[in-house]
Amino acid sequence: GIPFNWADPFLLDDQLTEDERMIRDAANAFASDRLLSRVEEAYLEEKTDPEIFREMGAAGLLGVTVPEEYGGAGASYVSYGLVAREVERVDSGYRSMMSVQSSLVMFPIQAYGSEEQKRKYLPKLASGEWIGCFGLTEPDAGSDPGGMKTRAIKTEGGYRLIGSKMWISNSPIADVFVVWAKSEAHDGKVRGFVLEKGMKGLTAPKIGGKLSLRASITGEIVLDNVEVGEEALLPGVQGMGGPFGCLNRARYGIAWGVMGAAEDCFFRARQYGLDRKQFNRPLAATQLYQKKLADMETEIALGLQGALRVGRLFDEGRFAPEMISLVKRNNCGKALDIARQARDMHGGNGIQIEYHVIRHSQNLETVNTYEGTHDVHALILGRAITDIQAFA
Ligand code: TGC
Ligand code: FAD
Repeated sequence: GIPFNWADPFLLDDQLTEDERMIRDAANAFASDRLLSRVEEAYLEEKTDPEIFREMGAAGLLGVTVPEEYGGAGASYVSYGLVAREVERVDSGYRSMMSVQSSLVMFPIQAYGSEEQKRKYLPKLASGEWIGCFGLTEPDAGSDPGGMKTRAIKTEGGYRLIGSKMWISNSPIADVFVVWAKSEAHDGKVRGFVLEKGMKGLTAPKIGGKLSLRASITGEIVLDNVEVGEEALLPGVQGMGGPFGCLNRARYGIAWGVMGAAEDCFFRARQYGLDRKQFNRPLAATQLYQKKLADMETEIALGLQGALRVGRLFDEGRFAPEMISLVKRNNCGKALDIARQARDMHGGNGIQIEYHVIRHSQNLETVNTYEGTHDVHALILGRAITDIQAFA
């Protein structure tokens, strides 16, 4: 046998390529040097520094899977997952900023866009000069985005967009808006449009009062008769498969990301338990504390292996969306449990910003809900298992 490594129980490191380890290490250095020092203030003040996009771009963390000719890193989905894990080790909101830009804005332009759209948008999104957002959810269409009301009405030479989007990450600071609407000219099918800040009738007010994901700005998108030309339409896709294709990527990244947040909670709870004494001995010397640590380590080790397996299948083009539902759902639920436990294990200190665990726990409430709630992913799996769809 070999000595057990409590911090990497299944030797995940050994299962990565040299390139993947390099990207992982770069993301880790970026997150600990550039993000960790800012997160407490950002969270307390509910402030998102747009400069972070530029810095992420310079560090090569935006559009990791996008081909190099468009400014991306041309790397694997496993690499993208590793970046998500390192960024979310600091904060789910920072990972959100990165994943929306990469999976929900750059991916649809790369996969469904015209050559002109790719050349125009991808390099500036990769550098972080432009910030992107993705508008699918509406006030009355969350888990059921197919019930959207936003409409694209055909005009001479283009479209007029009418509707509103809700809970949109990055929207108040966005330059580029990927928006989904039902298009009359295409039999009412859902189509994607790329809009730009400053278009007449386009506004993106901030949603205030969030007690979760406070380092990542969220807003609405209001489309009050926004007139666009034919060149705003994403030509390569129609129907709900368009937005779902983007969600597959983002959800997969989240499965890795939340394990980063969970690891941060686990490492901090372990250290706290070794340092803090009650009843004349370290908390970590008690059976209850050790059981909690063992449970955390177990779920993290299994969750990371699951995410890695799905990532490898993704890179081989052999993934099914249900695999992603399985790891997104399980890893989010387990990370949320771990963060709540870590909060408890820190006692009163656990509610303080400087101990980090309550921030992760609050953030993970959002991550368990967005990109398909925990229960919606159960229903996606339930449909695949029984061949009976239980949504409606
Ligand atoms: P359903 O009848 O199942 O399918 C309709 C069409 O879509 C296709 N499709 C998919 N294609 C690719 N990948 C997938 N995962 C797909 N799922 C479905 C399907 O083949 C079909 O195509 P076609 O050509 O036959 O029409 O769809 P439904 O409307 O019954 O869907 C039900 C359900 C529950 C699965 C779905 O609506 C769902 O996933 N709901 C959750 C909504 C959601 O995840 N919203 C996320 C919004 S974005 C966000 O939260 C960003 S936060 C990011 C951050 O800050 O990090
Ligand atoms: P609902 O769909 O109303 O769900 C409420 C509850 O009912 C949940 O528990 C759900 O599981 C349950 N439920 C719903 N349907 C069923 C059913 N058939 N059977 C059983 N239970 C059911 N969206 C975007 O498009 N772009 C973004 O960038 C984005 N960023 C976000 C950022 C934040 C901070 C948040 C909070 C959300 C964001 N979202 C974004 C929206 C997110 O995807 C939705 O909130 C999510 O899909 C759930 O929709 P909803 O909030 O309308 O809840």
